[in-house]
Amino acid sequence: MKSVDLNRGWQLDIDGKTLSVDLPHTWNALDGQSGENGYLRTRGTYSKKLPAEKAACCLKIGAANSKSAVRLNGETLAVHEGGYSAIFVPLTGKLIREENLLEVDADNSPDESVYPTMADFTFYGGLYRGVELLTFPEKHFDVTLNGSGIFVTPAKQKDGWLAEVTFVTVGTLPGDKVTLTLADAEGNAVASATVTAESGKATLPVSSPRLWDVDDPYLYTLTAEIVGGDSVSVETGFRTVAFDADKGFFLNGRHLKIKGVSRHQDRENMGNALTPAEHEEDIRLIKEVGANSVRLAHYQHSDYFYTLCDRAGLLVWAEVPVISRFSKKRQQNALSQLRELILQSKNHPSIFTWSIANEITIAGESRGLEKALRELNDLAHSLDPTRPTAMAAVTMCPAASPLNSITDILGYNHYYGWYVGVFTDLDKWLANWRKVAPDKKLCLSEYGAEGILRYQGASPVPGDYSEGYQAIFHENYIERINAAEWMWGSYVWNMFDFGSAARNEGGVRGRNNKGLVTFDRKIKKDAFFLYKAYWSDEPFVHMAGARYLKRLIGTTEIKVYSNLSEVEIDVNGEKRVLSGKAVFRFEDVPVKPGDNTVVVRAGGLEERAVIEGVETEPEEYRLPEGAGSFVRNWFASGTDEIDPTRFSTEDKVRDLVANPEVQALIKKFVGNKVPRFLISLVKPFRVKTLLKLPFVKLDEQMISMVDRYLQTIKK
Ligand code: ADA
Repeated sequence: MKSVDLNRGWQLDIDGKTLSVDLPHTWNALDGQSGENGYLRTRGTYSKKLPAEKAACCLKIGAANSKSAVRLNGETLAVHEGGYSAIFVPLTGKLIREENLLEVDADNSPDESVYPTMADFTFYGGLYRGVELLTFPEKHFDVTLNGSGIFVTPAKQKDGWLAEVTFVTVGTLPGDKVTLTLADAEGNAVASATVTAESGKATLPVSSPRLWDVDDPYLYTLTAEIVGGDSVSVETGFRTVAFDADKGFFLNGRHLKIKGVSRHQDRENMGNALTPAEHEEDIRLIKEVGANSVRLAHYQHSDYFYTLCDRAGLLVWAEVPVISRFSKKRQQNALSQLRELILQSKNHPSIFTWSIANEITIAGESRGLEKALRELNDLAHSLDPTRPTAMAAVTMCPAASPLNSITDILGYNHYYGWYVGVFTDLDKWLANWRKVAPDKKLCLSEYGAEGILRYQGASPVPGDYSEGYQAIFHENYIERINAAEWMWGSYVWNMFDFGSAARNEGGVRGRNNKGLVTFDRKIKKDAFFLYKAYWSDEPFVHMAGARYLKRLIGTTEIKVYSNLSEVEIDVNGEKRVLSGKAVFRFEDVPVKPGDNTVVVRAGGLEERAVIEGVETEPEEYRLPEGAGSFVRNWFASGTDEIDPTRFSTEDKVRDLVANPEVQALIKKFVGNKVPRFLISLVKPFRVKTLLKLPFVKLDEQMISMVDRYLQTIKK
């Protein structure tokens, strides 16, 4: 198989304009993250002339968000729904003219039939993963299945392992042979077999393979060759995964706590149109923080990224964009996106679970949801009996919900200490969970807080959007996660800031600022170093608050994150030493007027900063009054008492829906599509009355959570 890069020289017709573009491309690289007046959601048509091709061939479109159609010389060859999977279009015998017109529509207009319809991230439109023409000899493998036409499933036996291979060929004749060779990383063949093409399968025994592990991601290569035809190679790895409700996760029989971060694929000023360099940089950063797992939220990522995870030893939680709002209308699409994710990605040893949904109850539970989730779960099992299924539930979904019994393992997304409640609420929730669902295999699939670099201060508080509070939030979570030995793992939300066009929080539009690293990947926030201190073995020392450089004259706390056991600080020549683990707090460090030189040292490493002693801290350190914030005000009040000058569930729907901030909140949780007639029907009612109706049925805790959101908004 050969790949011809078709990324250069496309014409894009969009929004009444004609542009010359190269792929990967999105038309939302800027407006998708500016947060001003929405972003262009429409159909764009990419076109390009292709020369004649006599060989058997297939077009591979990395992804087209979110619906697409492919035409050649005016004839429609494929239509596709789903913006995150690869699209394969056989072109054998079709490129017969000297010049052939290839047209690909990509359409990211709002569409009720395709997931996602509502989520906290931008749905960038375009051909953002590039296009290739794959060519092969007449006898070849059916690449339309997954890009190679080969599936390799390592299977552990009582003694030794088998590499179970299935494949589909095209153009072969009865009696044609296929040879299969499994080679180790040094290129030595360790097993081989020759079978007929029509058998479609082979089993290669490997007595004691070197196992794939997080710290030794050893890969084998399976090469399949049709005698007198094409040859393809895929990487594979041998490993077992197991989960236990009391003991957590086991990789190859060895206990391993999953230390995870989540990743969205997009970048500042690029959107989702990435080159390999961006994927590689993300992997380096995830490895540097010391994570052993990554949740690739909330959709299928580039195949190259799963490959990089295979090679880097990162366990992957893979998922489909069945998110936020369920509809039976989208079930066929959900099944098709899950099928494509699994078939296209199941050769990757890094992937340990298929997650079928995220926070799907956040807009309320609707009829048919449980059945639909069961159907997705069954599909995942039937396409891949070797991996457990997962789902990420959200705080307000009760522990005893029947939905929590569908998948093999489960995650909960909690934001106690950010959107709702305080850190100790997590302790209460976990204690209750262990009572109500002691047999469930649980992780924390999301938790996080916004950290915006310009906000600094001596006493960070919830909802101030400061870098300092984000770090404190994570200090509290990581301690609790480490203490819950029964829990199999956790995923920081999020490794990187990401684009979310509808957002306006903390004075930053169009962005979710919960990353440990900035959107451009240039700056690691303090919370990054907290995790590095707990998770990484690479010795380092980092002074937290190194952007908090103007401090009040008097005293200050110097906080240091390090994975070494002894840390020294030297402030204006005065030295102090602390022993401990991860977080080192030096209290009451004197700050004199003017420059104070601070050096932090550990294990022969050092970092320096100059703190300026000032009479008043700069205004820019604080979130400006009136900057968008869902969370600030009720946190500031710190009580559960309802402030009557702000909204609450005691208010009537009529008054709520007239307020633009409430409208934004409704948009976050329910989307744009609340039918008008429904609103006018319920306008005279108090919100609380509605929330208690049998088909909504929120309990008191959940109602108080809604109150906490509403209390952030002044009447
Ligand atoms: C939800 C959702 C995420 C994320 C988060 C947030 O939990 O699953 O997509 O955006 O909200 O930051 O609010």
